[in-house]
Amino acid sequence: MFESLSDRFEGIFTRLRGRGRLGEAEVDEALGEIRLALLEADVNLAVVRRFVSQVRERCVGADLSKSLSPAQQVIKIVNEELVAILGGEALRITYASQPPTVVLLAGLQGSGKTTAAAKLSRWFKQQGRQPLLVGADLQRPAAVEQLRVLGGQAGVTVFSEPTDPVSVARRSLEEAQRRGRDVLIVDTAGRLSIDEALMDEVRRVSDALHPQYTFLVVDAMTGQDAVATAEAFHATLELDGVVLTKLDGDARGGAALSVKEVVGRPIAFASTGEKLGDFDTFYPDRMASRILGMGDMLTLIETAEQHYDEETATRAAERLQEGQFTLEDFLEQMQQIKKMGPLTGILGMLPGLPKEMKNAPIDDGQLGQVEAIIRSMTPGERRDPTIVNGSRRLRIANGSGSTTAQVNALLKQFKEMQRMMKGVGVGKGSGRPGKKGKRGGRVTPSLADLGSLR
Ligand SMILES: Nc1nc2c(ncn2[C@@H]2O[C@H](COP(=O)(O)OP(=O)(O)OP(=O)(O)O)[C@@H](O)[C@H]2O)c(=O)[nH]1
Ligand SMILES: [Mg+2]
Repeated sequence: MFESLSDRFEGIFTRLRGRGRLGEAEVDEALGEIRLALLEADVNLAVVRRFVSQVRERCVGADLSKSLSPAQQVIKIVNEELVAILGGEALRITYASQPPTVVLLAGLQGSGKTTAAAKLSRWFKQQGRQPLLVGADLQRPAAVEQLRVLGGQAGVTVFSEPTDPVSVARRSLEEAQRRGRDVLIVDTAGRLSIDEALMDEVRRVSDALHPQYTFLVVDAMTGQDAVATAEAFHATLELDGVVLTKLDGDARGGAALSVKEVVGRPIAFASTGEKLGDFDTFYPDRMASRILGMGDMLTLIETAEQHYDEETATRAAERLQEGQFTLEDFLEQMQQIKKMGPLTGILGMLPGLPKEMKNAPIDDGQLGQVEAIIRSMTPGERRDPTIVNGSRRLRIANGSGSTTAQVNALLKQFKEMQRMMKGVGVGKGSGRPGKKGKRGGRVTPSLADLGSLR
């Protein structure tokens, strides 16, 4: 998702962090790069212009030269503006006081309506609702059957009749009453392009149902076409929002970043794969941090919250900042990480990690080996691995049931990690108040630092 745009931002921010001080010229240069990155991502030109001028205005007003960390301030502003163009707040469904709450899905052929209907029904079920799926696509004989199959997977009943879309819609209201269902999700027919017949049919279905929510389902991979489609539908149908599908295949992000600003309606839900579970409320803030290459910090924090011992983490972060991170801390961190679940998923969410590392296949079993090696070291060796000479190496290898080559590899990796931790810091003199001056004032991003970016 958004890989190419995310790569661009990562590069821009790395360069920005590398600057000693940020004046107007440096900020303008970065903004020029951001502008180009957004245009290449197929973001609507008017949206790009507005975005860049908004960020520039705020950067100038922020008095960057006096701030503790100018680069971080710029990133913070970019992040906030990105959240804003993505819609600001996530949409919260309000349910009809007189059930059922009706959700109507419309869209072009193949945009993902039927799949989204089933996913949405599963989502409502998870919210504790009793949804009923309605098959009002009678264009293709197979359409209702497809909905039944998907509904079956979601464990949601499908209602349809071989009459016409409008009477199916009317009857579905009675059916919801009869079965005590409080949410109706209505799948409609798609067309190859927007034509009068399609609009007319959806409009009549809509008139019969008076839906609380009319969502347009659009394929994110179609970029600006998706935005144009949304504009056209909104003109006739008064959309409440958009369900953006196939985000998993969208490397650029143009549709996601333009829809809200151009159409004036938010992205309500996002679909990120073919499986029923690849679907959720669209969270602008999470999406922004993903685009900015900061990883999906919120998701990570949520995962971590349940397992992570904050005190240990804070202590480790402090030691990192002070350049005192030892193999002992490393071991402690590993214990924490192990509690959080499979490593590969977690690494992908971490900000600042080089891509090679994120994509490296990780064998959780290897962790055990690493642990054994560190445990075979003396406290002195753990604190200062440089004292590990040939004979110590052999002793450690024997003690941990590994080879000296494996011990070497670990020590090398650790050294590399220490170096990298320094590398991803935000630069000299950029610590938080009170931390400045310590060992060159290097700061390594901690959860707390990144939290301040949101
Ligand atoms: N990768 C991916 N595929 C998706 C996603 N959503 C839907 N699809 C696939 O897109 C294809 C079309 O989806 P449908 O739900 O049948 O689309 P539709 O809008 O109902 O199509 P019509 O009824 O013909 O107008 C199917 O093969 C889906 O599996 C998604 O988020 N990611
Ligand atoms: Mg369909």
